[in-house]
Amino acid sequence: MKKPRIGLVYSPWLGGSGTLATELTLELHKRGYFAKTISFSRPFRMKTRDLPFAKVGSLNYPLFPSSLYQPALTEKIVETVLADNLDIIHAHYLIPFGSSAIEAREILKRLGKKVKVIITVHGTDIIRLGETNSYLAGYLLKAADVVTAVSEDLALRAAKLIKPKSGSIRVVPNFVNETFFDVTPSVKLRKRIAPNGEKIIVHMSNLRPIKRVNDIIKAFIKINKKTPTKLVFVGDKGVFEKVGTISRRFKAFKDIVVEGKTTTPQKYWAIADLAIQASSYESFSLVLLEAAAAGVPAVSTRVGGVPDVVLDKKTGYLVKVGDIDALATYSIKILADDNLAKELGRNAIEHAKSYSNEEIFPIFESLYQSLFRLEKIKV
Ligand code: GMT
Repeated sequence: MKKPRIGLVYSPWLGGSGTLATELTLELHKRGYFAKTISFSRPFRMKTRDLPFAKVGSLNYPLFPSSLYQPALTEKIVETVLADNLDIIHAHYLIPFGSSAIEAREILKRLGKKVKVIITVHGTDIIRLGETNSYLAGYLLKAADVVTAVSEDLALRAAKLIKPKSGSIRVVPNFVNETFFDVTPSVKLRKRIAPNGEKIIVHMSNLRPIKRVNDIIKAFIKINKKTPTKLVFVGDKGVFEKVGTISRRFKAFKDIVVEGKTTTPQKYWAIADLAIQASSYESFSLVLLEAAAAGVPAVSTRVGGVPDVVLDKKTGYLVKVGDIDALATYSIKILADDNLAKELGRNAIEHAKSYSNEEIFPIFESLYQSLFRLEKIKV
């Protein structure tokens, strides 16, 4: 089977879209594909530095208030497709990455080089940027050769931006790699975080307002009164400093541990007793999938695609957005009952297996192959 040569365009920073795209790039390499990352820096979670990478600069000109990323990205995609004879560009996140990919495809067409574009939408590219730039978003969703969304919920939201309605959006869920299923807890890390054997709750995210971090802190204050617990934030320390203001007034503050961003989230899930999330929207929640693979039960808000990842009462509990009491009550229920926690954890691992790289990668692979062979894509 001849393999298409693929360029992947995505954010290299902390965040679900970049994480998934990095994992996909690594998976492509593992399976013998030529896959080049086109981005402004090497992906945060890509530990090997010898994989193909095209660095995008930015356009600075005194006429503009800030530097422009998109023209530089489009230019770099065109350059890379020509230099590496790429067949497919896979952009993760609609604006500006999908935008640049479409622009590049049109430029390349005029230069006599055909290239296909897949856009994977991840969440805020639709519900924030897409909805406030709906003409552009609608155009891009129509112009792509294939659009995938990480959940049914997000696919439906994205489809609303396409007017008049045409085509459909294919759901290809996120996946988790095998290393999450097989983690050995570090005694040293557990001891550092919970020196007196306290239970450990982990929240891992980029701590943006959509994550409603203050709800987590408020719930933790209640949990902490009932059970000796530590709350660990894994994410950007600087952002936490800004959002975590309410906790300082409370006794529970001493039990909040703020860890920086990590390239090995597995090590936190390996020692966690519970994963917590209070987001007002999550298209999927790759973080909770990774936690599930490591056997960690979750308490989360019932939003977007989260019910696909966290099975209510089976792998954790789902609550209404802003319902701090429910977040606390279900967390306490799990932390107080080891048998329940174990059962939820076992179910979580089983459920996560249906989202493993082995299950999901072949879906991407068949999309790449179909595009490469110029077949009509079935959605
Ligand atoms: O964080 C990002 O890189 C993008 C991002 C977003 O805010 O759109 O995250 C989304 O993509 C992840 C991977 O597909 C999903 O697991 C997250 O649920 C989703 N976040 C939101 O929808 C808020």
